[in-house]
Amino acid sequence: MKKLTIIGMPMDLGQMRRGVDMGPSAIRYAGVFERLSTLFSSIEDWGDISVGRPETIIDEQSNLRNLHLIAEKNQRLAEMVDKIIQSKSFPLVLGGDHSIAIGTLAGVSKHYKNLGVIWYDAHGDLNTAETSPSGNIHGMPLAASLGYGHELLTNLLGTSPKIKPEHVVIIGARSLDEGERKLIKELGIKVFTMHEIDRLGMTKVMEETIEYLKDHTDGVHLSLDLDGLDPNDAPGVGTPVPGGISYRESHLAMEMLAESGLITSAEFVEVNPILDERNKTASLAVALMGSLFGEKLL
Ligand code: 6HN
Ligand code: MN
Ligand code: MN
Ligand code: MN
Repeated sequence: MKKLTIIGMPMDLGQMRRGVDMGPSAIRYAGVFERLSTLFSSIEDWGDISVGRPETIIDEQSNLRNLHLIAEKNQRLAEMVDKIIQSKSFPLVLGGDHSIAIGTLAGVSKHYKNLGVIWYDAHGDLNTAETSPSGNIHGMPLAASLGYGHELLTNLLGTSPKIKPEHVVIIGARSLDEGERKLIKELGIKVFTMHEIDRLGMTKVMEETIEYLKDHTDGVHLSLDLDGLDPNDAPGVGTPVPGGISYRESHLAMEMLAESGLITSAEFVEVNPILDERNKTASLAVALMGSLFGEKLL
């Protein structure tokens, strides 16, 4: 890897807690640029996409909070990510709530026929308006990218689906809604829940993930939701779920991904500095990026 381009998406419209729009600032404050600059021959920060923060508009007919604005802002993100890849650089997107994965994946998937996705998260983010218990679009980006949901979310840049279910691996799941479980079974999506992580250990989970994706994909996107980690290690998230992946297991996972050379784009989402303890979660995100991009202990 030679070139890295950072872009911030200060989005908080996909859920109801304020503060996650400050995620990109918190991650920059934690030193992302300095930390990664020695790992690439060139690194650029394109700043933040402007999102704004109007009061919530609920689309009465669809149970989708802020649908139109989220679609519009993600369109912009998709275009920027597309541009980054066109410039032969690795796109690193800083969130923002997880609804931004809709834009990231729209932009990235333009460049791959069989894009793999690693979804590191306590949640499945596989809801649609029909199955969502909250109406929050941050619980829907994986479904939308697979072609399920409102067409304003599934059809960004004019194509759908962006990815295929057999190229998705979910790691860290421990809070799945009923509709999400159904969709996982129906589509046969590979999931390593906390049960498998405890049972097999993270080494085996990552070996299997890499093996599962490597021959069937021409690129792999890492979508890392900080709530995939245990709330003790990552307290600054809007929807914490106890019993998560540890700091050490997560570093190991990132190191193994670095060794595999598989990852071609990444996003780190759901960092909320208002809910955090002294920027712990943003600092964790930056440390994990270090491992993902090949930082060595020795
Ligand atoms: N995230 N499954 C819940 C919902 O409202 O759909 C929680 C979603 C959380 C989403 O953390 O990115
Ligand atoms: Mn998520
Ligand atoms: Mn989550
Ligand atoms: Mn395949």
